[in-house]
Amino acid sequence: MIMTINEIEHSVFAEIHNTHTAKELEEVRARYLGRKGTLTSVLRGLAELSLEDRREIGPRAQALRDRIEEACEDRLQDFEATSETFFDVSFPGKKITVGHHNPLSLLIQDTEDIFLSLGFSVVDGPEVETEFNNFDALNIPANHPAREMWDTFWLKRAHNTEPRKLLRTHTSPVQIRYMQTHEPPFRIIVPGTTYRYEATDARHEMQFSQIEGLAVGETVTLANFKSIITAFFSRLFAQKVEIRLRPSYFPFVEPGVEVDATCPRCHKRGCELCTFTGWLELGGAGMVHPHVFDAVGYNPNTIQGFAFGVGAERLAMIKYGIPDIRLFRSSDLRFIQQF
Ligand code: YSA
Repeated sequence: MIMTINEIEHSVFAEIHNTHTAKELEEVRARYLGRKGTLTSVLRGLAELSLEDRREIGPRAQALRDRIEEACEDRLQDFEATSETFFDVSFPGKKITVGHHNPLSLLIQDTEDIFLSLGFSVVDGPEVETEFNNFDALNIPANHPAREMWDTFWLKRAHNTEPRKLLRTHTSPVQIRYMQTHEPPFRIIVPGTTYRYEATDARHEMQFSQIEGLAVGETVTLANFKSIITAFFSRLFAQKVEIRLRPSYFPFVEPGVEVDATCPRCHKRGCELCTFTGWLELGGAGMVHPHVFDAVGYNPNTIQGFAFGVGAERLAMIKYGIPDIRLFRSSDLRFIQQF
């Protein structure tokens, strides 16, 4: 047994020193200290020795084991200290995770690119709005029945005398903000988050996004709108899309229209997406109401313009085949990683 200990002592430290990788080091360690290791066998065999031999060999074997552990630890630290230049090919690789864009961001990015190429600017506005911008200036005074179209989150006031604030129910108040501070002619789009106090389901959320459009000048017409919106949807869905305008009512436009596009999935043949009608309802639009121009100080006799508003999640759901609007803000990585 003494012979074995001497042999181990003679070879093990050189072997440790000659290792180049953590894996090699672990192999050496296992050869001596593993379950079937040479020194482990010696330590196990101590029980069968006489008391006298045990007293002599036991402490030597234990001390040798401690020195081997220490030498392995030192060698490992050598590897770690030089790891910047030392590449250990025996280590398992690290899984690289890459971030993904939410499809709503992709949709808004595409929309901005298309409208920028059509001569529009991209404009922003606050999510906390005044009652004036969200309703009054848009020709929806207090007690107007049309206010019921927008179930509103009102913010608490410190005093009843303060003007009321709310979470904007649509992106249309940015029309007011922009016109109060700019002179026509201009063309803008406003992508942004909006809020409505309503029950959620596969097509409705309390927090969702809209894309507002506004083009104002002396000669802007509804025909201009039809051609712009046809170009937009055709490029967004990467196919030729037909547009249909149906009479509708929004207090801030006259005339007001509902915008339908041919279904990009079935090309008008009829499918589940378009409930077998061949058409999809994509938003509201119209010619800006003279009362709105009055509210921002424009002369409605010389200035005219079109405005529109579309639901951004709705467009992304169509474009990417997403069945439920609640997925967008679900934080479910299985959803996000598909884009
Ligand atoms: C109309 C005319 C204009 O000249 C300018 C803008 C508009 C749009 C108007 N401001 C508006 O909000 N109309 S809307 O209530 O019909 O909403 C527009 C789109 O927002 C809808 O077509 C729908 O796609 C989306 N939307 C509305 N409520 C939603 C929603 N998306 C998800 N969840 C909800 N709760």
